[in-house]
Amino acid sequence: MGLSNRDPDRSTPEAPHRRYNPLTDEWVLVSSGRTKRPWLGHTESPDSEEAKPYDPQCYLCPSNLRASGATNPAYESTTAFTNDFPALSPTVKPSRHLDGLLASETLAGTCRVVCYSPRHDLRLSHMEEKDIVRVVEMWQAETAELGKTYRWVQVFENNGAAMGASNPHPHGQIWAGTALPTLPAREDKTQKSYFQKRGTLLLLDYLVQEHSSNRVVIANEHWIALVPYWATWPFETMLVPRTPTRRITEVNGTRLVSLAAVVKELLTLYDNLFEHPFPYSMGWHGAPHDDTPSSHWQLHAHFYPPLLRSATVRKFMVGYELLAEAQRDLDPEEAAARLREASAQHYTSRIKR
Ligand code: H2U
Ligand code: ZN
Repeated sequence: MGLSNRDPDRSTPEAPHRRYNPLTDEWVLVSSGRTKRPWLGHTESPDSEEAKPYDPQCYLCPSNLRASGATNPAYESTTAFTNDFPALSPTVKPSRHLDGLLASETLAGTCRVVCYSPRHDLRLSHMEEKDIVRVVEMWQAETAELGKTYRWVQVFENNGAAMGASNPHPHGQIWAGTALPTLPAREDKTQKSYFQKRGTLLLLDYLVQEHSSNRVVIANEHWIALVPYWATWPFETMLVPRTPTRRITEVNGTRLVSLAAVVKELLTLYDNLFEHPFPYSMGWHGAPHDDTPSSHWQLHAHFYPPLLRSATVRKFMVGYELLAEAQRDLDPEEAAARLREASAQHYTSRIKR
């Protein structure tokens, strides 16, 4: 089936339709206008905004004791340590097991925790750009180092209790392993087959098509943040460099500084949307660290925030999503417009003091 020819810039809600995600080879059902239905269900408890610069109970604050008994260094900038409760172990020997339909394989790996800042109360959106540069440099250093041993290095952040973050101290995680996980494997396959057919990069062709579309949220000289045509989560965005880039380790100089600026601006727009710290999961996808050709890869970050209508009403991926396919109630175009309209000046700097 061919892709829809409908005008992507129309302003009236459309009839229910499905959109194709060429990166994951999946479809999403778009049912505009359903966000107006009454809601008597679960509401989130928004995260408290009362965090202190230092919390003696916090296992990530400088010089504090962690659950393992280790003591954090008196760090003054971004720092990283090996997770005390890792999901992967570096000492596992590779093996495969197949018994009819029962297939398994072992994998070696490691898990790291990245403390973005010594300050317990600073979200990424509140950090200064020069300090966000340090975070990106840490993602790069960890990716370069872990990529020497592991095929896939997943940099990610769970932010806010709604996304399972265990602590308000600004932090992210890195899991690295010898296997290529399911979702990156799918993106590897789709980008490779696109590149083999056309000789161009799927995501860069997509950026050309989206140039000045109503789904673009932020565009600077080096980066574009947009709500993808095929976005699943209500305010999902993707952040893509405008020139061919396979991995985060290739982002240097002014592109690195401008990445920090875009990350800060995007997260500020999220926080401003409901004038509340906006929960999200985010992470980076780039070429796997193996010997296979990787020129079909374009680096990108996904931001998956769960909130739908307010700081307390989230999107649940439940019945239809679990049993049929992903579904969204809010047009990606409307989501992008609402993000663009949220001021780039953080709401706390406007309403506090
Ligand atoms: P999340 O907030 O995304 O859960 O990340 C925090 C991680 O920090 C989590 O994976 C680890 C947890 O295992 N952790 C430690 O490594 N040491 C500790 O003392 C507590 C938490
Ligand atoms: Zn802390």
